[in-house]
Amino acid sequence: MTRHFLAGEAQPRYSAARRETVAGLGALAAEIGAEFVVVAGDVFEANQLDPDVISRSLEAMRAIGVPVYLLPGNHDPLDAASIYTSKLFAQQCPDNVTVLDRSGAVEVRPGLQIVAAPWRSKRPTADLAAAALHGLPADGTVRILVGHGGVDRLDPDPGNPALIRLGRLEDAIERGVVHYVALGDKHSRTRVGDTGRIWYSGAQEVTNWDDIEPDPGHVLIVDVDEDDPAHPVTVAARRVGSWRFVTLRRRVDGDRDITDLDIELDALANKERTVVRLELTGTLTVTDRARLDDCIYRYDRVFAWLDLWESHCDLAVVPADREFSELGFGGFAADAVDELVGTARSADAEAAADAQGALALLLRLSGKGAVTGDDRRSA
Ligand SMILES: [Mn+2]
Repeated sequence: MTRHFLAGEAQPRYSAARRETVAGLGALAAEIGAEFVVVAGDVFEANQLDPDVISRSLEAMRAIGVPVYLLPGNHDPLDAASIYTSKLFAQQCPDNVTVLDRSGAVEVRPGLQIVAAPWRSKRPTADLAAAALHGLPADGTVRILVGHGGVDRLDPDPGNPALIRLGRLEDAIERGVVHYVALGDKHSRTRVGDTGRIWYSGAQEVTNWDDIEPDPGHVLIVDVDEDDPAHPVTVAARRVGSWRFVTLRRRVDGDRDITDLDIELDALANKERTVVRLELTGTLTVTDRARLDDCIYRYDRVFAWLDLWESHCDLAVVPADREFSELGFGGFAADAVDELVGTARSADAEAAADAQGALALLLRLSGKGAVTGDDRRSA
């Protein structure tokens, strides 16, 4: 998965972290005695991928050690160009990896079945989970349904025939046909309905900002009691992801607020695996703004990525009364500074921004403000 804001070496490190998290499931599977792992679709971002990505991903899955069942989802459907039927996949697929390429029940061992609802195209015309469950008896067999896509209760969209109908899942659970439903599509851990048996685990590593994706980076450990005829389940989340995409919304109205922001950024752990988007509001002097820019520039080098979320920032820069009087200008130069200060305070937003920029540069070049990356680049 490519993240546009991860510049330079951050993207390959992020991609590697996503694979390492997968390979790291081997230790977790051994620790808890997991019998197998299911991945509920969108294993791959697309059917056409760099061969290196496919090979490395399959190596990561090999390292899990226990059987791994992959469900084709909407990103990697079983269509004519499917990654799962490619020569490369066939050559490199480890012995412990199985593609759930047929709708319906697959026997894992006597008394235990996976019920698969693979996607064959990006736009199914029916509830594939319901179709996969169709006709299965309540005969005491433990069944795990692996499905993909939106659920009608969470994503009501009457025009989407592919939505999984929660009522049908709950009915199958009630009848004892199926005992756990592993869903994929949402990247954030999400419980569906009230049975406690239907979950989206979410992505193993964060993929989006925290306001869109509040709870990523987990796997779910599902324990099915095979002795109890009702086959009750316990579900426990284990955090396995190591990256964070954080949005910080803060008010900055002066020196003290910038210091607080600096302290807050400094305190964030795991900086090289943390991406920070700053949503700042406030009114700053030219000197404060230069200090803020310097702070952002310094942290951008330490974090995986850090910058202002420009479209959501509302930062006004208003020159303070005596901000430029100590620079020692006289005569013509002093008049020019006065004029710039006047323009910087004016209602003409574009001219004001240009004047603020000129004043900030003047402060920096005179040694009163911080020299930022922007200055270096323009220099
Ligand atoms: Mn999906």
